[in-house]
Amino acid sequence: MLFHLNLGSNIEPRQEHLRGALVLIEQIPRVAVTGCSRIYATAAVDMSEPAGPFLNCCAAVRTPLRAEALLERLKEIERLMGRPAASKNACVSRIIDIDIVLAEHLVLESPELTIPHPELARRSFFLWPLLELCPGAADPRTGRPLRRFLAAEVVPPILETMPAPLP
Ligand code: PH2
Ligand code: MG
Ligand code: MG
Repeated sequence: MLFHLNLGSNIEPRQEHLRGALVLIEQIPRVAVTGCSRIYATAAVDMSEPAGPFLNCCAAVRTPLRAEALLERLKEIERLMGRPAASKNACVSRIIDIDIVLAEHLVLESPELTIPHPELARRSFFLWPLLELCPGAADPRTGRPLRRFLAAEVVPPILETMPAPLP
């Protein structure tokens, strides 16, 4: 299945963290990175404390792993890169965050994982990089093309774009 991941970092060196995470994702057995968007800079939103701006990008990965197993591998990478275990409900600055945002037609709602990501249609830093890689992406529940959500109130504004972290 083709998964779209969103990588984010708001602790320097942010670009190095995105690149490092992609290298580690490529090393997961039976996972192939098939594409990566440019990097998008945005102000932090919905954080528990004042936080510096994020860099985000979208990576496409093809794997026979189930979503829950892939998520486990991604959480291991977050830990390996030095991200402390999440404290309850707090949204704090992070070296690296790797979220599964979309997986083809899959709709999944479990306590650990919701696909599509519940904030996908409301966040510019999810939508813009995803649509760069996959302009025809649609919400699997409704079939509505995700590009339609760009016309609505997606936040925050994109401040800047930079080249993809890996070729
Ligand atoms: N991630 C969050 C909360 N806020 N803001 C930006 N700009 N980028 C993010 O990746 C981000 C955020 C929770 O994971
Ligand atoms: Mg996140
Ligand atoms: Mg996360």
